[in-house]
Amino acid sequence: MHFKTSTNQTPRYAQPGQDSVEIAVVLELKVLADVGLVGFPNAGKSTLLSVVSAAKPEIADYPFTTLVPNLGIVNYRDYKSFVMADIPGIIEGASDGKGLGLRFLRHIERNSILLFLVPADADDIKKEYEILLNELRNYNPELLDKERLLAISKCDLLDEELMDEIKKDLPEIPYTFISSVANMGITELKDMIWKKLEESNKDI
Ligand SMILES: Nc1nc2c(ncn2[C@@H]2O[C@H](COP(=O)(O)OP(=O)(O)OP(=O)(O)O)[C@@H](O)[C@H]2O)c(=O)[nH]1
Ligand SMILES: [Mg+2]
Repeated sequence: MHFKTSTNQTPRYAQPGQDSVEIAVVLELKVLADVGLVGFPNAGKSTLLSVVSAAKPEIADYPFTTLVPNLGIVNYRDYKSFVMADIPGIIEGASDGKGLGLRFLRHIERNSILLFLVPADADDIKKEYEILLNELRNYNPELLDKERLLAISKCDLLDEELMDEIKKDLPEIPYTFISSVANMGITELKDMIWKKLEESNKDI
């Protein structure tokens, strides 16, 4: 293109080249979000995203419905908003390649908050949380430096009594009960996320 002019339309000569530097670059695409959802398959991650944002992720009652991350913009009070990322479910042994493995965890490496989702009908909520945490640690210990929140999902399946029972044995991080289907606790969850986001932005 450099030699091509109206009078020299098909140049057939060249000048000697110059030494240059050759580099190979591997670029990795990472999703950018404020909050990343972490949970076992079927925990209700995609359902939550579909309720708080305009995203339309696939939802179904079988594990590994989500195969690629989904992003949604969550509108908050007074025209504020934040971005939530829904990623595939994690199972015990994911760091050894079980299930879908952990490759997609790179998509939550840049999130400032990790929101753990454990369903109310889980046998042992604390244990599920610890398994998830352990898989994250195996993938990248720095993930544990992020702010963590816990949402106990599908709480429409609970009554007051069961809720009190569950509260007795929860991990020591801020938690809330939600039901995406019955729209319970969703505003409280957004408040909790926003508060944490503001706190973590102050640190920067
Ligand atoms: N009762 C009840 N069921 C729910 C709730 N949220 C989700 N579910 C059901 O739980 C099942 C799994 O929901 P998904 O949102 O696809 O779960 P996921 O965590 O995205 O699952 P993967 O993509 O496989 O990791 C679906 O049958 C949902 O209808 C809830 O608040 N209450
Ligand atoms: Mg999903």
